[in-house]
Amino acid sequence: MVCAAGGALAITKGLSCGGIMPRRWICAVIALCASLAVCCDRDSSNPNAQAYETTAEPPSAILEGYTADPHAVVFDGTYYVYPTSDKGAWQTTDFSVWASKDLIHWENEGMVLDVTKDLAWAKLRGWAPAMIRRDGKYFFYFAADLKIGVAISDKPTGKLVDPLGKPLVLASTQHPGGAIDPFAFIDDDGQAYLYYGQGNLYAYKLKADMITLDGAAIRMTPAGFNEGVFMLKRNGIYYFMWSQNDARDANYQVAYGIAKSPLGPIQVPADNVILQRHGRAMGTGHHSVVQVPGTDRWYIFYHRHAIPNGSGYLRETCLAPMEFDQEGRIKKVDPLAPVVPDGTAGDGGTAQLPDFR
Ligand code: FUB
Repeated sequence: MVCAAGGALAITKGLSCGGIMPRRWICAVIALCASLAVCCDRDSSNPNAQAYETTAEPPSAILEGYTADPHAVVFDGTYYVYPTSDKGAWQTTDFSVWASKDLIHWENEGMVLDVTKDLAWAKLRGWAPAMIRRDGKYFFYFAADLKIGVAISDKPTGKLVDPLGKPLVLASTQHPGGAIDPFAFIDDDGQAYLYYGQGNLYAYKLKADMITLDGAAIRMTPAGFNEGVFMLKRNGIYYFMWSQNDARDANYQVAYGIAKSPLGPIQVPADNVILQRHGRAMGTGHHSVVQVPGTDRWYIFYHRHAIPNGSGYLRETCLAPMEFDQEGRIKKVDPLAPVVPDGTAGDGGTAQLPDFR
């Protein structure tokens, strides 16, 4: 608590002036610092750590309950979010999908994959999925028991079936890092890619069937990468985005770099963190981005530690507008900003988010 120390300093200085500082001033300084002390937080082990304001209220989460790692996509005018269903200590067993027409009102469309029943090779830790469509089929990549699998459906709402009966990607000593957090992308030339990793970022080419790896993994790890890779292409530039720091840390945050090719190299610009904690919004990370069809408007979906009483194991899914500047840099996103600014989505910005707290 920064200001407790500041208050002590003010008292000492006031007294050492032999009563020069009036008593009421001392009281005012103590009161001010005491009030700041309740709203500020700093890592006491690091004297250079930033002090954070921790009371400002962010908008409500968009999904009811504890969810994380939201992967958002838009198919045929409907937005879908595929999150991790949070339970204590990440012991998750099911994946669900949520749908919305306006980014405001979300319906839980039910479970799409039950790790305990639908997989022959994993029973627990179903994490961080990513959905993509190709030729009318829906391909769902996910982590389960620290391996990456794929499941297929004819509909975005499932139910999904594992076509392989085994993982698609395993961790290996050849590829240090966690085999989690997959993300798939199909480029304009039709070539598909599977990205994944924790600690390191890897990319595979995928064959057109989307369930067969094509060639060896390519290591693409940018500086600061931890996990949660996401990539979007805009004006011919590949924007790679990822989460930094541990997901249980209040300083979990989103950063980005750019590349001229889907296989990198990724150039990391200065000041590349675009989403980080602010006020009561902490642990803001593991995101995805959707483009409003036919526009240059973008929305970032991410999770934060649930408010109140959340943690890195109990998170909630949030939404914010995301913009690019004139030079094509991603502008910083404020997790306290209103979810839907006037006239940009929803019903003209007048819609109210339900309050799940
Ligand atoms: O949800 C479980 C894990 O937490 C994810 O795989 C990580 O990205 C982190 O968000």
